[in-house]
Amino acid sequence: MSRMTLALFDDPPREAREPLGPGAFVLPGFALPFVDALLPAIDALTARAPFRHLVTPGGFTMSVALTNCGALGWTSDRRGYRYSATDPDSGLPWPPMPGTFARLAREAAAVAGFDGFVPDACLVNRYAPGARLSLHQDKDEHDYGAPIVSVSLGMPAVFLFGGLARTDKAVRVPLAHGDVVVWGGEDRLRYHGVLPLKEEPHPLLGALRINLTFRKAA
Ligand code: MD3
Ligand code: FE
Repeated sequence: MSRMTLALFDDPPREAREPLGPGAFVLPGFALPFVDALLPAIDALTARAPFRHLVTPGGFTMSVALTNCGALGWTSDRRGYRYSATDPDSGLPWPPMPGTFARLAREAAAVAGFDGFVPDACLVNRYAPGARLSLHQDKDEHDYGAPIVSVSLGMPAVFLFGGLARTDKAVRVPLAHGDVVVWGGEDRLRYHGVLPLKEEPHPLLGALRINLTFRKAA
């Protein structure tokens, strides 16, 4: 068969920006041109601020391991959730946010209609097979006017995108290596989570998923 005929059976092209809500968009593959710069930067920052499994105020140890870079980092212990300028494990400031991280976040936010996004916090989540994030809202930031930008790397995940009440039905959004999601405006406080990760090793990252979550926390 000719190439022309075979082309009819290709997957349809994914749009540059797929709306999930009035202020939420998936940007399929938006981070792919940044991956070669992101991976060594993640290795460098996790050498200074290693991944750790935090305990929630309720006393559960999170299955997701995390660390941070930027002026502020999200952390949790028995006393509550908070942003901190220092890594509680070392007492040192979090590693600075690499320039490529900030550029990726700013450019992705602009595609979704949020110009001038300057994140001061980047939470780095690491998922091994079976790790999950139960439904929650991101409410520890001061300015809900700023969006959140999330970058998926490595193994695929199924993201749960709920409503403004915990019991609202959640839609399942498959996220692949290089996908970016921007959440803002009236979607900023929606419940969300990540289903337990299946083991589908990725050529670059092996049996891991890494998610970069950019926020304006202060
Ligand atoms: C939807 N992490 O760390 S951010 C988190 O895949 C977290 O690790 C996700 O949720 C992960 O808190 C990626 C996804 C996200 C963030 C904020 C939202 C989704 C959102 C706000 C409103 C709606
Ligand atoms: Fe969240």
